[in-house]
Amino acid sequence: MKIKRVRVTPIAFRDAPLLNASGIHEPFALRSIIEVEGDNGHIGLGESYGDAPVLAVLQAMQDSLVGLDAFDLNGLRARVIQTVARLGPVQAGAELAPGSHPSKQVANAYSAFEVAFLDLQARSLGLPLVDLLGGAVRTEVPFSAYLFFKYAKHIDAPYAPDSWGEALSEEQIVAQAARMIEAHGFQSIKLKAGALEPEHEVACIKALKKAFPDHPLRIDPNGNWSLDTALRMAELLGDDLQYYEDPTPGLEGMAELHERTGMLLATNMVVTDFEEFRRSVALNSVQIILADHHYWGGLRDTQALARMCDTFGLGLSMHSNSHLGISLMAMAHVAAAVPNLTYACDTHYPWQEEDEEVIKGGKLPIRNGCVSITRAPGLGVELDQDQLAKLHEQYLSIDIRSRDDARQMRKYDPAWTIRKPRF
Ligand code: GKR
Ligand code: MG
Repeated sequence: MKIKRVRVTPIAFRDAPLLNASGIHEPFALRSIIEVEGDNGHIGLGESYGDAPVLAVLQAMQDSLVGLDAFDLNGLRARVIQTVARLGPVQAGAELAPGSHPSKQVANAYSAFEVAFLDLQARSLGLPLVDLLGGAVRTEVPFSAYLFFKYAKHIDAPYAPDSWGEALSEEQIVAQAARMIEAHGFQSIKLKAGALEPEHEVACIKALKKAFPDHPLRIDPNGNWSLDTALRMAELLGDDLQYYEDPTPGLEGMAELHERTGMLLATNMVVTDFEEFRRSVALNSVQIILADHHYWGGLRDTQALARMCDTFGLGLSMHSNSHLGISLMAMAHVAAAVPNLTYACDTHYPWQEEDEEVIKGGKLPIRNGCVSITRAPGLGVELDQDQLAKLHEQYLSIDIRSRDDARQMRKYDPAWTIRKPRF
């Protein structure tokens, strides 16, 4: 089966004013939606970053894939490598979207198309995509409630505020968790930290522990705490956590923190490729890796990462950025095929608005904290062309072309700068 047509469409969807170590989410998040059509009429779907440097590579790839066999993933990789070499180095993307970093250009462009190729292969065979990954070891893929400190509304949004309201205090964070658990049945909770005073963020974990004693808890300051602060917070946290995610920067800092506290450390920041994996194993920096197929090089390389975690006795969870349903299903299919998924995956999905999904039928359900894998062919979702056109129009109507949470934060406080670690 040959590729007949490839289309990459940048879209923008509304995003809530969520706080993190790099600032605050902008009113719109960007993604790319990929359609790869085979000469049998089937269309495979992919979703990736929409930041300008990533989009430039994805769009430059479009014509070069026409005529390629849809099963030729080595051919796909070769064309990605050629295109990236031809375009030359691009500007660094947002720090908290690791896949938009220049060193990840090949991995993330390959991944974006690999998912679409696999979706096309699976649809053509009438099989769910997970069957091409070795079959499902689970059909219910667990996700965790992903909490954020947030403002009630954007300083500059041209639309009505989101329905979540402000979340800065312990009570507001507990209320946010309660709503998310009520809506989706999540069985574990992650709090994005590194934004407010560390003692306050830890107090919020304590409040969550009290309100949800049976839910495993995680905190993720995105490396924004110095080693001293991370040690001090470790003392306060005691054994409240399931894992401590990226409390402090660097492989060495994480190794020392683990050595001195014995706590289980997880990362999506200090281990983002196989080279960093090797160095982390040598230093014993982290005990849990958060995989993300968008920058680890696709679904098959994510399986390779899972095997490496198994080999070296590391736990495995999954990282997310703001995303829509095609990414959610790609994450769920690979997670369904990985025997050693030891923790529920992250997802930003509950934060996205009901009327801004690009797949037919609107937002996908997350029930009992899980996304279901069915026997529907491919990823199991169909593209809604009207929604795609609407979100593309929205992209054209705004001037954000790359995520920049610090720029957005400076609209609130012109003197604000990124300092790492800040606390
Ligand atoms: O969306 O603000 C955010 C997150 O902080 C995201 O950018 C991170 O990449 O979710 C991510 C993480 O776990 O570090
Ligand atoms: Mg993280």
